[in-house]
Amino acid sequence: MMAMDRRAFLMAAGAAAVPGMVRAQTKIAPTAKDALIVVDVQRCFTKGGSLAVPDGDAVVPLINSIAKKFANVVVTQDWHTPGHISFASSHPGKKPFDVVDLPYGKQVLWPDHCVQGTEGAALHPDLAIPHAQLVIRKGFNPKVDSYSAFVEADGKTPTGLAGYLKARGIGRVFVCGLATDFCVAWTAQDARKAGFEALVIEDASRGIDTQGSLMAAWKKMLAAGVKRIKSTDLA
Ligand code: VGL
Ligand code: ZN
Repeated sequence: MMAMDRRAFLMAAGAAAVPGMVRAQTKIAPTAKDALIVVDVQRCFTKGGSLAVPDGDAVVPLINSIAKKFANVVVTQDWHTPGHISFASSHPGKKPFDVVDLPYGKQVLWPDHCVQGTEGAALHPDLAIPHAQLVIRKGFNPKVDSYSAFVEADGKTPTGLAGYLKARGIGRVFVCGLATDFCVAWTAQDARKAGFEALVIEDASRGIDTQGSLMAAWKKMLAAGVKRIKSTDLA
């Protein structure tokens, strides 16, 4: 009884002494069971690229430094065929950012980007993660897009990433890169569906934000149990 009273008193006194004080949050220290997924940090999505994400280049140095904290890093590459179904140029009369109905659902149409083997599809030249263990390419099916690094936009064709991570004993993924509202968001949500804990590092990602897509993506991610963190939350 005495001990309880004493603790209650000390807590009340502490709160009074520093109004509005919140306890410092414990930082997250990545372990061998964690992986960092670096999404689509490619030339096409950065300055001068055909689908440049606003301020996309800013994530590169931050991701380089975050990656040093992770023993396990997976890098993704958007990797489309020429004439890919997600390109506006493949739909007569349509222009980039129009939305069309495809057999697997709604598809935003994009400028041609990340065509297999082209300069634009290359990783950003300043991305420096020599210890990255896997580069996973997606969106190579001519008729199906894949924002997610786990499952194509048909909602059923796996890329193999979940199996890879599970086989390596990984249970939690941290996702960052480009673009927050498309490939980062879909990857994080599919990570949850596949049974992983998923955290998106907000300041190490940038969004395209077309037709309210950034707000909508955060809503969906949070509803799916994805956590939203900042790079400073990492130990
Ligand atoms: C992406 C649009 C089209 C992305 C890829 O990486 O977020 N966005 N293809
Ligand atoms: Zn794409």
